[in-house]
Amino acid sequence: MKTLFRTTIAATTFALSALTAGASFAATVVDVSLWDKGAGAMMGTDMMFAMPGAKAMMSATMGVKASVTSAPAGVVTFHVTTNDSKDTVHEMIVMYLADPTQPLPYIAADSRVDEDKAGDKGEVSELDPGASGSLTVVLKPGKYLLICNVAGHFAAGMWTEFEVTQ
Ligand SMILES: [Cu+2]
Repeated sequence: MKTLFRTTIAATTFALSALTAGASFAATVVDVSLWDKGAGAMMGTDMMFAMPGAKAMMSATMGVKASVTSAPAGVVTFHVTTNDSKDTVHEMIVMYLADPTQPLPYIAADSRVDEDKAGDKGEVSELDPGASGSLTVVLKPGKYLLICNVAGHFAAGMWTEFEVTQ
């Protein structure tokens, strides 16, 4: 099994480099910034359940901003240029929406999205204020959300829609 495992990893790595080397398969780079209005503003948020389309109704005190809102299917690099917060840890998780009409599974008691049940495709986890990080994933066509799942942050507005096209 060990040998088989190594072979699989090597093949995957080769496939990825072949993809990124070809001009027609160039990875899309998405710059992402994570922002908030400061720790003092956080208490004013409703624990309104966030859903695509509901954004306009919310007065977000924190959020996720992406430089582009879609990418062609294939290799996508999310570069979290910074956590712009002065005082709060944020993160960015790529969530695939199997059914975009349904809200993400949520654990109300923890004020967090249930990452195990949702379509977690990878993350740049817990960035200190001012820190940056990146994530490269292979994405199939569909609707996604880029979210921060630090307790309370998703409900406070830390998500943005992202689409992967054919
Ligand atoms: Cu956050």
